[in-house]
Amino acid sequence: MKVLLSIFSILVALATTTLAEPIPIFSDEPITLNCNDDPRGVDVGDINGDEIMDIVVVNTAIDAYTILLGNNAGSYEYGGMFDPFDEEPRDVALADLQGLGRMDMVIPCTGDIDWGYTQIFHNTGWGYSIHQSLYGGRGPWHCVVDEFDGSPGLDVVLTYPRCGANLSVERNSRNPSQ
Ligand SMILES: [Ca+2]
Ligand SMILES: [Ca+2]
Repeated sequence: MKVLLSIFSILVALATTTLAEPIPIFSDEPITLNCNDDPRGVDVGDINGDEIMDIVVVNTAIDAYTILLGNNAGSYEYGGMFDPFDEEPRDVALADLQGLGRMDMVIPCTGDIDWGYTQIFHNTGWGYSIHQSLYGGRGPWHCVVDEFDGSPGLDVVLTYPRCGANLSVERNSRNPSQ
């Protein structure tokens, strides 16, 4: 009972406190970067291992992804445009899928002549190589990466808007001893 009264007292105090005017935290001019046509998805991570954040963009209409390499705070070098090996890439996520301390890459492609694959790229340390094409449903669209199944290895959650109310969790089955 005492606990309930204490919680109630706190709620009453919060309700009667006048909130201060919020201070804007995005008040500076934005930085504009060239990342090729039709950028739809983006993620950030240290791709080349120099401890400076880089940017990956997926360019849906031109079936490509673009890399921008960070070289200082707010400054980026064009790192090139690359092939995701399927049509209409929609999203991108960078994560250490192999457990080697490098940012691997996930790119869901909604496809054009096919039904779309989710492309898994391994970071080799000197670039990206296609590792696996996942088919979990028609037209994968958005992705996030985190630990979802309690087993070693980051997993991938994908949405499939063309398949109704489905999403799927692709479970990482890498061997942690490797
Ligand atoms: Ca970097
Ligand atoms: Ca896992």
